[in-house]
This record gives sequence, structure tokens and C-alpha cells, in this order.
Amino acid sequence: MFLDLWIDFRGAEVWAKIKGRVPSSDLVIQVTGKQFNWEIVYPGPDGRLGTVDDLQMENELHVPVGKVVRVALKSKDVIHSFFLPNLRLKQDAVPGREIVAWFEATKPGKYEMPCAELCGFGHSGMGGWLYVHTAEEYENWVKERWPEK
Ligand SMILES: [Cu+2]
Repeated sequence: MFLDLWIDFRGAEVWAKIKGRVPSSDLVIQVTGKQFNWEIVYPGPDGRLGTVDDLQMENELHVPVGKVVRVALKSKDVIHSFFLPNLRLKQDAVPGREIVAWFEATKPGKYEMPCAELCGFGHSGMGGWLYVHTAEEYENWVKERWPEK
């Protein structure tokens, strides 16, 4: 009983840190679940979503290492769950809502990005990859996508 309360007491602080205060982010990316893909929209050089330089990709989330990334999660059909097991992040994507999640990847690499909510017959194949790039790699990736005119 005491231990349980202690966990609740200590856990509340951690929960508040992770879920309560979203730190100011370096990058905002929109991730939309739809049967059976993750649709990823990057804001482009202007840093704003919903503008002409947005770029859409399927199942590939590219981010720089050591930066706070804000994910605006949506769903086009049913409930999906955005899961980055290596980063201990799991958040439902719910139709009709935009839910903000965030992470800061500390190690470059390629990590699994499955859907963790049974969302239909194609659920088991629904997944993508999180690519965490070094600062230099990321810069090159951006240059390739948005070459300056
Ligand atoms: Cu799904």
C-alpha cells in the first residue's frame, strides 16, 4: 500500500513532466494514421504546416538527433496508436482530434515505428521507420528535399 502510494506520488511528477508541459519544439511534424499507413507531413523551410512547401511522405519520419520534435497526431479513419518503442513513446491517434506528442531522440539510427492499436485487417503491416539523423545528415536530407532555387 505504501509503495503503491509512493509510486503514484513519484509518478505524478514524471507524468506531468512528459505529458503536462510540452517543451518548446525545434520541429513540428504532422503524423496521420490511416488504414494502413502513417502519412507524414513536413512543414518545409518555412517551418509551418499547411503551406505550399509542405512535403508528404509515407511511413518515413526523418528527424535530427538531439532536437525536440513535436508530433501533431491525427487519424483519418479509426483509432491508431503511434508507437516508438525505442523512445518509449506511445500515443493514440484519434479521428476528429489532434493530439500532440513529443520526443527528443538522443542517438542516430533507424527505429521501428509500428501502429500499436488493432485497426483492421492490415494492422500487422502498418508501420514505418523513424530515421534519426546526425545534424549534418539531416541538413543534407533537407537540402535534397527542398533544393534552393
Ligand atoms: Cu493502425
